[in-house]
Amino acid sequence: MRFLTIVLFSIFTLIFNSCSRSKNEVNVYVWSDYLSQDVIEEFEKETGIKVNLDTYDSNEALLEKLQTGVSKYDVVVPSDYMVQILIRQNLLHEIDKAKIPNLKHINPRFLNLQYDPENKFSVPFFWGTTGFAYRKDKVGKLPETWSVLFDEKYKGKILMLDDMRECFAVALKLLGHSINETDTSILLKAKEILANQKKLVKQYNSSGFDQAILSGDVWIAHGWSGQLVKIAESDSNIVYVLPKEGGTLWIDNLAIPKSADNIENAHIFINFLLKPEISARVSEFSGYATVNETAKKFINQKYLTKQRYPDEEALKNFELMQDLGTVTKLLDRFWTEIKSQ
Ligand code: N2P
Repeated sequence: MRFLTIVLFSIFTLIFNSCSRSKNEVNVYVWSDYLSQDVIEEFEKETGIKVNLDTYDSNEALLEKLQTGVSKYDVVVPSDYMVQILIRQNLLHEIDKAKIPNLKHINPRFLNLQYDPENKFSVPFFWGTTGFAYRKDKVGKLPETWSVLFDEKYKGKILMLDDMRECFAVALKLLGHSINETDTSILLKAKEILANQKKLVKQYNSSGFDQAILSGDVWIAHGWSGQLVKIAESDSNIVYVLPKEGGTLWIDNLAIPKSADNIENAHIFINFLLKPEISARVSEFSGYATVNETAKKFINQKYLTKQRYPDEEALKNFELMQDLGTVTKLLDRFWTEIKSQ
């Protein structure tokens, strides 16, 4: 009898704990260098909900996690084209807009775009560009063209993002095409360009690209605006360039996977990140541009620069990525061949 009581008690405790745990947490899977610890702590203090944070550095890694379902996440941050893919594959949960009153702060320019026409599944958060940074002290002043990343002179001093779509975007722009090109013969040319470049590349790296150039390990680094602009602001030897050929303009979005366990908490977390003061703080921290118009009032003027917020003129050859449908498989194969050659 005593034994039975103990067993029953243990079972109850177990069930009780797992229920209360799932009620009081939110599992967040987000880009590296995106959210600061103080903002996470403030959320936990304000709501009593514990945040479990995991990071990734490519949309394809996120897709794979959601497809295999090995880990369960409540909030993820796909870019534009990946939102489109996740919707197509039925991997996102519809957002209950009534639970996100802070949506009103978002600049309408970032809403109702082609990748999620009514924002049923995604809430824009940060935006930015993909360009490159270089060290003036090592290479002098460079022309604003992607071709410097293919110059033999810089062999062993070049870093490329470890990102299939971003690398193909560079090669396609060099060839004078759209980053969303789907013609096989053109993609094959782009592949050759990237395959030939490989011997010059010291690292393919999508998380530490800013540190690699800051430390001098590489002299020219392909990368995303926020982190590169931030180091350019702190070190006058470093310059961030938007190449004249154009490139990727991206919008990253908060979304809730279909498999999420804590849907309610996911909404609370998303709404919290959209509070103007909070959006302002994470934007200052990460270097990435906020889509939150009200947040701009809380951002230190010195961060509202043209580098962080390029105007239309600077962006005229920049494009949003699109879901390439079945062509993605071909690119996957090309990318694997380049990386494993
Ligand atoms: C942050 C990466 C920016 C994501 N580490 C580009 N979509």
